[in-house]
Amino acid sequence: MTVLVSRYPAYSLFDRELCIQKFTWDSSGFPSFGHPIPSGVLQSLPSGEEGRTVFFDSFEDGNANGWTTDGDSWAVIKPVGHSYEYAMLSNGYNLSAAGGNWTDYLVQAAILLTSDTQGAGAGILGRVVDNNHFYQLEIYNYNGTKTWHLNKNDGGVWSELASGPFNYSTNYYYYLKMVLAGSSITAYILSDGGATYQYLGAASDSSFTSGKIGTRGTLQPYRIDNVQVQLKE
Ligand SMILES: [Ca+2]
Repeated sequence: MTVLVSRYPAYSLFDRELCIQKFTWDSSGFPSFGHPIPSGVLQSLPSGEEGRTVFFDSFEDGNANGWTTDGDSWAVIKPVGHSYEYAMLSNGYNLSAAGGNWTDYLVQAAILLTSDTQGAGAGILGRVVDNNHFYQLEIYNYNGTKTWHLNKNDGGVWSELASGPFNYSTNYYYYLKMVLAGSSITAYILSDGGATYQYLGAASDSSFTSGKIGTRGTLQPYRIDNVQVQLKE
């Protein structure tokens, strides 16, 4: 169901937000609309994933202990109407990594971009060997087109493994998920606030067999939250 919500009552004709909300039917056959989540509040992660969670960071402790940055301006902040989130505050090329030396796993996190201009993007990293060796799944404005990209950075040599169009919005949280199993890398996105990931694409690559997880963004401040790693059982 789609609901238009007036953001500012005094200007209700001009400024509305698009909300998407699940609804069900009661025993009398009437729709039950539930309780909408307020604008700006991040939904919790979908449940039902297979595997064992070995890492989760929602930054509610107010810090980013365990994360190693490339030296740019990272901070844990609490934006108005949001929980604590990990924020990259500059307009550069920025990376931060965490976790252990895992082999086959899924990594997922919520990503919020503040700009969709050309070259601006952000995403999650898998099998991070160091700051120049990793796989990356990002949403990204490529030459004026909004896309998703699954990339490899092998010592500063970038390769595109898979990509496609994806019409994202700024200031909205998308869950990105990357599943790494042997040489198989699969990309998903959760964009409707519901419980079902959308399959984006997959690739096969054997360059990196294990590593940390992380996040990386380009040419805009962005935020990340609810970072989770599960090992396949
Ligand atoms: Ca949080």
